[in-house]
Amino acid sequence: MTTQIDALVIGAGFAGLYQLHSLRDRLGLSATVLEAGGDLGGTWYWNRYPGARCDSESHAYRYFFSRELNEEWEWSERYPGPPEILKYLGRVAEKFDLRRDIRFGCRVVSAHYDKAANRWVVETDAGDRYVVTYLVAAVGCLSSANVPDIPGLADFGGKWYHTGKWPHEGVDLAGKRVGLIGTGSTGIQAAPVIAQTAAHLKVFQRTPTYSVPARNAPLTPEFKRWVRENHAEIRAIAESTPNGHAFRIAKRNVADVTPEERQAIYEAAWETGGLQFRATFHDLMIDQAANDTAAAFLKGRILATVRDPKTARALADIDHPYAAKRPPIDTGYFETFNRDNVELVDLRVDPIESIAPLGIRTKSAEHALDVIVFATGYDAMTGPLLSIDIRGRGARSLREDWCAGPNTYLGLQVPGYPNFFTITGPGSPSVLTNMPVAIEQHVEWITECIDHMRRNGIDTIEPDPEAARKWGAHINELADATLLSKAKHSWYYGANVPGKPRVFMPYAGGMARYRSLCTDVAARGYDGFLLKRRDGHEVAAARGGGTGNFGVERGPGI
Ligand code: N01
Repeated sequence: MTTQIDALVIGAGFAGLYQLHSLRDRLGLSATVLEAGGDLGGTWYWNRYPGARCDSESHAYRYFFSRELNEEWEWSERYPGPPEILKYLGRVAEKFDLRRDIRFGCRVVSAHYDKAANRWVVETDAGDRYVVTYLVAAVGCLSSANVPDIPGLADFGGKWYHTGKWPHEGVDLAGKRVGLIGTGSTGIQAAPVIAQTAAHLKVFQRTPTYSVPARNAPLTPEFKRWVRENHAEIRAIAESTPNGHAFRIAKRNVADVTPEERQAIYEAAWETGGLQFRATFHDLMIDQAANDTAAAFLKGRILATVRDPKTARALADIDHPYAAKRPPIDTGYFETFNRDNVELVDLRVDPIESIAPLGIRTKSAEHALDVIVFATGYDAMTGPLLSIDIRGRGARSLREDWCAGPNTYLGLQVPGYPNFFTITGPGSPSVLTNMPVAIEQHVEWITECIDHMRRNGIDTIEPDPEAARKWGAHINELADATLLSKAKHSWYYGANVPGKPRVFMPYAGGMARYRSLCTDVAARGYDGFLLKRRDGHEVAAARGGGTGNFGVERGPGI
């Protein structure tokens, strides 16, 4: 079956839903969303592991584009869990009548650009074809599960699961001996909940991590009322901060206060809980000495919480600056190690060698297990795009073009792939922000761009290769200006996937700055992009491939 439409969107998460609404209902295009999952939700459709919960606070974890939607929707907890987020997205789909243009259970396997027709030909795993003018990837940054290639997994006699593909019917862990591999944001959320039902839990830790208590709680009627009455202000803060959250980063530096004041500030932030801990000082992410004070405070908390000294030392022996890797927040993670049924396996001392039929074999022990939970993260940012066979001009493949790392302009487009847009793609702030805020900005930029093209008779848009080259250099320059570059083993660098190019992927200059750059690029006639009419006539010259003068502020980019 071949369907001809104006626009195709891949993915029905936060990004895909809003993109469909914008293209169809604002521009009047014919548009369809193809979604591999059985329902909407994107990452929240798949991530239903024990303890899964959003790390962003609910009052800023939402779309802001519809005042009416904001006025009718009320979150129940400080951090929303998957069922409530799915309910929210369901309400969005209902309100804007989106489901009629979404095909579920439909995985896109290829997207090839046909230069002669100036169309994208998209094929699904069911063999359906879509011929479209505009192609938008709303595939998410963390949707390609990373299951490490540990020898023997196929022979494991028990059950194993990746947290990002958790069975929707749940997994009964009661009475089971569970091994949890991975102590990133996911593992730290999952461990305390698994420990409550499993007979025994072994946490296999390769790299210890900082964590701050989330302090989740039901929202009070007063807070809900405050949210209802202050949407505009919440939006204004979220859209003007570097990380898209609705809290401001303090202007003071660590050295501006006495050690006693600093301690009091950290203690207050610890009590408040959540990602706001990063906002205590302006220089936490750019000054090693400043960061050391936060790191020392957080390590001290681990040592004070965990009763067994050996376990406490193994958990607190952290080798990177605070927040140089994505900082987790937790609900009773370190306390979990005080339970009789929980044990830490320090893989730096005793690495995993293989998986045996009865469990995990480390260098010096056999760990008998009924269930293995892989909280081992994702082939982040590029993985979901490269899982599709995407081919641009001259049948160039994205997999080949990105063999040394992603190459984009503004994280929005790829040179040689006309009319193909990525929402929160590599090279954009994406994972360093509160995602819905980044998503909304991208969707609106893409929508305005397509509107501009149609109103001006422009057939194709794609980045000038030189502008993309400069943008790539800028991404690295920004990372190097922060302490993010001190955790080269993070997934921001692709280091968690063997063979993946070690390139810093997200834009670390902050969401607010990025937003103004994108607005400015559009206002200058899409500077750095090549816009052409069908006859090949160039509408707006690339003016030297973009100015390349993006500016680096030595400020907290995340
Ligand atoms: O994945 P991760 P995640 N043997 O890559 C370990 C978002 N998120 O799913 O650090 C042993 O961070 C690995 O060890 P190491 C958030 O952006 C959001 O936890 O590579 N261990 C690490 O400990 C987050 O950053 C929410 O040495 C192995 C862990 O597995 C992102 O998702 C909630 C291993 C992977 O940590 C990813 O988080 C949860 C091996 N072979 C997550 N391979 C929200 O609330 C990997 N590891 C919104």
